[in-house]
Amino acid sequence: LPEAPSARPGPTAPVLPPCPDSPPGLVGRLLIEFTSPMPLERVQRENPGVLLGGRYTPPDCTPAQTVAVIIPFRHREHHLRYWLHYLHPILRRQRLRYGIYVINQHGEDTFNRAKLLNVGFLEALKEDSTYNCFIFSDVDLVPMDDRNLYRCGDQPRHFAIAMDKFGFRLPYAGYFGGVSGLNKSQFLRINGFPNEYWGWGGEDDDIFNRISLAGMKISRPDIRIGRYRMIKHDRDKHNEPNPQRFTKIQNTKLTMKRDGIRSVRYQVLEVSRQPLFTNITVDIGRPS
Ligand code: UDH
Repeated sequence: LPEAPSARPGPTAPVLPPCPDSPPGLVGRLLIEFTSPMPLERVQRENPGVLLGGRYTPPDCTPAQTVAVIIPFRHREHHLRYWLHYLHPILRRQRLRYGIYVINQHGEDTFNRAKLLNVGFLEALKEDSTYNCFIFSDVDLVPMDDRNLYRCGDQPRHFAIAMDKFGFRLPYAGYFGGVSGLNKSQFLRINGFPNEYWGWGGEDDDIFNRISLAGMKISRPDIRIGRYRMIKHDRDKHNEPNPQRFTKIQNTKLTMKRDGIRSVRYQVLEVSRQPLFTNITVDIGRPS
């Protein structure tokens, strides 16, 4: 009997080489400005290779990691357009396999950045269980150098070390705000991020404490490479400085066991796959 055609090995997909540690085609220092208008249609047109939901895979190599970029969000559409405009091409040049998740806090109760980041970790993994690196980025921070690689390493990484608003320096040695990255096991080892910092401030110091208490060290890029521009803005409504933050960060050792990724409670209201990002609107409750 002739062999059934289906039994023959079909044309196999080409096996791509591993993506290089130092991607060729990076350009180094970038010109970043936030004055020209940035319509979303333009950003979409300029990023045709990005798949629905803001997913991208390099066409020419196999990346070692799959990166979920998590953005805490409410009422910052204007910033998000600049962020997408600058970051998609950078991440592409960095040869990353990635997805962009905008975690949008529903309602007008007090903002809670760290809790939104916890939600992003869990929801990204629900979308794709192969995510093994999580980059947490404020929506108003754009790197000025594409050699600042958005990848995870053997220690938690702090990317936004030299922001324009702090005179291109770390504001203090233990600063871990703005843009940071942890792989899955690092994130789980610190029980994720705190859920109980409502309003502005302190949650990044609590995360720093968690990392130190777990015996890990922060890794950072070179100060000349970790430069960022922040989109200037006024203080948001319902994100006033949290007066409890100073006492809370004294107690991380006690609170990190019970408050974190293992105890986060929320309700997803909508998952919407946009051309350049996945929007997840979530009810995270309010301070008790
Ligand atoms: N965020 C929102 N919506 C909000 C509040 C915060 O999307 O209403 C997100 C956003 O990703 C932002 C991040 O949370 O980048 C951090 O909040 P932030 O930008 O308010 O924090 P930052 O320290 O600014 O950058 C504090 C207020 C500065 C006022 C300066 C007045 N000159």
